[in-house]
Amino acid sequence: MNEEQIKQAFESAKARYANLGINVENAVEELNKLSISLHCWQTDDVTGFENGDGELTGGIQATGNYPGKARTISEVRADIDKAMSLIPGEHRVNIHAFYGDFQGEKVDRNEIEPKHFQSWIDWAKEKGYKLDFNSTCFSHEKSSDGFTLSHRDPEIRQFWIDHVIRSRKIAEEMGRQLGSKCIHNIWIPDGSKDLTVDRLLYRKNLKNSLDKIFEYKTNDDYMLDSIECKLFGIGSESYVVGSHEFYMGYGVANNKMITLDSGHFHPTEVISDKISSLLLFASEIMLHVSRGVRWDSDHVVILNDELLALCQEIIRSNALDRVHVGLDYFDASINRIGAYVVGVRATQKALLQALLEPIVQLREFEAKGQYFERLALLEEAKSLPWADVYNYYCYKKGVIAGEAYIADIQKYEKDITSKR
Ligand code: RNT
Ligand code: ZN
Repeated sequence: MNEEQIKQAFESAKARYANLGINVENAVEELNKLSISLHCWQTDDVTGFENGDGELTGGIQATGNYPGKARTISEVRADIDKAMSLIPGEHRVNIHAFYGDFQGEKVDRNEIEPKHFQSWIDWAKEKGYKLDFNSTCFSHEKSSDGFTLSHRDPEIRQFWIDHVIRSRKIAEEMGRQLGSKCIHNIWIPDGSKDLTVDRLLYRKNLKNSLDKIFEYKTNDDYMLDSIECKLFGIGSESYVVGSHEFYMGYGVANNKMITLDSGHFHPTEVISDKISSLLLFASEIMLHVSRGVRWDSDHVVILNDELLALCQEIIRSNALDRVHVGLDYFDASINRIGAYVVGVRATQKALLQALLEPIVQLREFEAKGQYFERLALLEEAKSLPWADVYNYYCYKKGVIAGEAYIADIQKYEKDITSKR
């Protein structure tokens, strides 16, 4: 696509949308406001940079061995920079605690400090990114029996409590230095493979641990806490301590944000339908946009029905400023930078479609009980020229539009990642 083609297509899309009373410039402006949080862990298959064997545990798995995975922090940063250069807009990077810049030192999880993340903050500042943060309660000897904050042993619980408090302080520092609230997310793997008879005990332990964690008060201007539920993991098929009901209850009772991960519910259960309920009881929501194929497989996000429904629910609820959109997937079987770009572009395309929806007309049909008309217009809306608007947005932001970015990633692979 050349410049002329992009502009021409945009002009005709603009006219087409105007027929429906939709202003495409406004939609593009709204889309541009949305920062997506790119998870750093797609670069290296969730390995991190501690001194150790780097084995991923906790019931999550990155499958595949595509060459070129990032082996150092600078490679992670270079890969993220490359991905960012192919994504229009200003975005965030989501860091996990075990990606600290430990300089070859052995720093245990209960010893991490803001100084270990200063180089991340400096890099973010230089590049104009904002940061989010996560404590890392997996891939560690003290989580090897499947329990952390809900462990039977109070010493192990304390170890993880200390880790999470330290992580929250790091998040606070990131938010302070970068001038943008850093979301600190807690996800723990705790659960068991088989029938568990004292489900209540672990949940009580988790509740008490969280209470202790949140006793340390952070500055709301710098960071926000979020808690992430799950249904099952590999090796925790029968019982997960931090279930949806658990965190929903905890979050609403204690004013903590809930993270909804697309892969963390029953296979036919969708998170799109949770948005309008949760927004009535929580001021903000965090999303981990992912794509489960038959299980919580964390495939690369694509423009599918559920992603579109999710974005439509955010826009229809007028909640762009209350829903934080982060990505969470790790595919080790394809070019990892390409994996980012596909996922972020898909998310932006879904949001743009939602922003361009003929919602006034649709709501009128619904209010009058004209359900055939509602269904027909929803179907027509799918093939309105939203892609021409997206390409124009890329062009305006100086980012390669359309499929031409594939060759650009191939070049980066040839020049950089294939030499690792
Ligand atoms: C695991 C959760 C969690 C992790 C990251 C690495 O099922 O989704 O968010 O993917 O913390
Ligand atoms: Zn997640």
